[in-house]
Formats: sequence, structure tokens, C-alpha cells
Amino acid sequence: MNIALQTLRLGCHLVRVNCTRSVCTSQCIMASRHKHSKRIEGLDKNVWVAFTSVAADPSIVNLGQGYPDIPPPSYVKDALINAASLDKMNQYTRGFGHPSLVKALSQVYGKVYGHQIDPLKEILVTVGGYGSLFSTMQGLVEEGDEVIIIEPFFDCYVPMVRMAGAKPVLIPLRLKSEKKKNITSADWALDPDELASKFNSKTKAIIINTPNNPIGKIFMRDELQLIADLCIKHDTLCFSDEVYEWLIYKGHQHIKIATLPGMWERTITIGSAGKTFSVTGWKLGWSIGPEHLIKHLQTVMQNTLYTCPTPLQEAVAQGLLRDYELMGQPECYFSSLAEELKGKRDRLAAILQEAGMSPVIPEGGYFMIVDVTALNEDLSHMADDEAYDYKFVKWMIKEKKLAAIPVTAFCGEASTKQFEKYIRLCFIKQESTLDAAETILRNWKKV
Ligand code: IK2
Repeated sequence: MNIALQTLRLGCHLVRVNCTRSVCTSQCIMASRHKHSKRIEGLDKNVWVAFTSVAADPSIVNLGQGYPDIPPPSYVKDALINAASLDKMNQYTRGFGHPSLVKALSQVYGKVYGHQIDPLKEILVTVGGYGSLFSTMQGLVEEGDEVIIIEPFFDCYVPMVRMAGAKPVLIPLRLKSEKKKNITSADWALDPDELASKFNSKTKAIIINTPNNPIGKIFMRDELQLIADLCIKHDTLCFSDEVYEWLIYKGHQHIKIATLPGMWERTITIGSAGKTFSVTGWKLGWSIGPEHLIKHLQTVMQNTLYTCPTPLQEAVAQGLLRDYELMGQPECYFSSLAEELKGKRDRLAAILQEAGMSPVIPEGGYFMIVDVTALNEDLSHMADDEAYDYKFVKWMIKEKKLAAIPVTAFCGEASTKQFEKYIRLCFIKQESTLDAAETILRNWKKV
């Protein structure tokens, strides 16, 4: 192959100018138009890609990635079978959300917000909570903007802000209590002055996540009010990720920041069918907010994915309508799942304590972070280029056959020291899975 031909094949400026090789090498291609776009620069590492391959190994007890191994409610599965058996349900549907789904969402959330939600203008259905976050960032965040993110945060927030061309500004939750035992997610809080110092004229939005993944913190009214006051003072938006909104343990209350005075018009609230009905593989989610914001997310949707799978949307609509009728009653899945999970949360916390670890008891969600400091595992034999929690989880998977997620995957570099002694465990698991984890933890010191 001669040089002129290479240029033709690759359309490659560097090859044309510099390359003297007779055959194209991978370096040529890297330096060519085959190079990645700037917007994904440095975003190639991902904790789920790195840690979920273990899920395929049946010898490992997987309390890592957050998906249920308990069965989803049968009425939702049946609704999917019924939907898929109707020919018209197997074709494209309305792009911004299948009519029956947006109607069901407007009914459920109309009740929760205490005001009418326009199903066509104030809701966008997307591919999971992820899709909602993505269309929010792409539709509303501008190059040069700053977006405040509270650590530890669901890991995709930072790359999504970056892909929109904006700068993530991180602020950690801090452990306010000195107590060594019975720490709960409520013991983690923002420092009000520190939070105020993060807002400036470039701030476009703050992302909150309540209940939080991974700590399980539910932001209380006074904490939300502090955030709301700052949003209003600086005229910024709020992106409120509430995918665990129904998973609230007894004695706690989930408050939507969008219901605070002056916040509806500046808030996008994100929900997930995967989390609501324990069907994470369905990947359906939604954004709810005022028309003047949602219309920009709709523009992103119509020019990217256009629509979501019709039978799944129909099935979720049927599930929502069923539970809408039962709201306030014990059989309503919105509340009964949390009841069921409370037992699993308490069981896992007890096992961890017995094994010498210090769990942070979550008020909501289905994750628990655990301080492993007291175990004193010496991992100095492992490569030194990773935070302790990454090493610990890799070691634990290999040596103990138990999978978790390192908590520094949910924070920026500056906060590594604060979080690297924690790992995250997921407890929406069958009793048999928890039994297997218990056996490993009981035998921790024996092996
Ligand atoms: N927002 C939060 C806070 C989430 O936790 C998730 C999904 N959870 O991920 C699994 C894990 O942490 O192990 C999402 C958004 C995305 O929701 P969806 O699955 O509906 O896209």
C-alpha cells in the first residue's frame, strides 16, 4: 500500500503529512480522525464495567451492583405479557412517553406533589433514570456552566456534566457525629457555609439525590430548604434524582424539593420504573418538571432515542395504576417493598457488625456503606495506584468470594481519603443470597 492510498483510506491528516510507514499502524489511526471526541476525554473508566463481570461468576456472592434478585411483582410481569400479545403494542408509540404511561404518571405524581401534572407537557419518559439525567444535562446545561454535585454521588453525574461541556463542582457530605457505633445516614450532612461557597454566577444547577446512593441519606426538610434558598438566591436549577423515592424506612419521610415554595419552576425530578417495580432490566425512567424546562429535555429525546419500548411502557402504566389505587394501604408496592427491605437491611447490618465492620444504617434506598477500617486488612502487597477501597473490594472478591462496590467510585479525588475505608453493599437480595453472605462474613477470620 502506498502513502497516497493510506490517505484515501483513512482520510487522515497526520498520515498524509508525517507517516512514512508503508503500512498503517494503530498509532496512525489513534492520531487520526479515528480519535475520540473531546467531550468523552478521560471518561473511559467506569465502575460498573469494571466490577460487574463478577456477577457472571456463580461462585461469587454478589452484593455489588444495585439490582434485585428478588422477583418483581407478578402483576407487572403479567402486564408485560399481555401488552406484548397485542399487535399494536409492539410498534412505536408517542416519543415523549406512551400515552397510558404519562397519564398514569400524572395521576400518581399529581397525588404526591399535591397539584396537577400535565401528562403531555410536564413529563418525559426516557431510557431509565440514566436517560432522564442525560436529557436533563444535554437539554439544560451549557458549556462553561458549573454544576454542583454532592459527594458521594451516583457515578454518572460527573461524566454527564462533563459531556455537556460544564464543570462539576463537588461538595462532600461530612460525617458530623463523633460516635463510633450505630451511625446512620442521617449522621452525614452538608456544611451550610461550604455549600453556600460553591454557588456563583456560573452555577447552572445543583444535583441532589434523595434517598442517596450509596449512603442512603434522606435529605430532611431543613436541608432541602437550605438548598432551595441557595437555588432561588442564585437563580439556579435543581436536578433531583429520586429514583429510590418509595424506598423509605419507617420513621423517615421523603420530601420532594420540587414541592418547596419557589422550587417547582426550577426543578427536574427524576424517577425510575426499574427502582419502583424492581425491574432494573426494563430501563424506563422519567423526568418531571415545568413545561418550560421539560420541553428542552423533549428536544433532546426526539433527536436522540426518539421513543422507548411500547410494551414496557404499557406494563409500567398498568403497574402504576394498580398501586395508585392502593396508595396508603399495606399492599401497595410503593410502601410494601420498603417494609420487606427493612428486615434485609437490619439483617445485613447485624451480620456486618458481628464480623467487626461498621455499617452506616441507611434511612432509604437499598444500599449500605460499611467502614472496614477495624478489619485492619493489610493490602500493602497490592499495587499502590488505587484507593484502599478498590484494593479491598478486589481482594474480597478474590479471597472471600463476596462482591461489593468501592465507595470512592462515587466521589472525586479530593475526597478519596474521607471515603476510601468504605465499601457499598446492596441488600435487595433473596434470603438465600444473604445467607451466603452471612456464611462468608461469619467465617471471615477463619479462612
Ligand atoms: N440514579 C441513581 C441514584 C441510581 O442509583 C441509578 C441506578 N442505580 O445503579 C445501580 C447501582 O448503583 O448499583 C440511576 C439513577 C439510574 O436508574 P436506571 O437504572 O433507571 O437507569
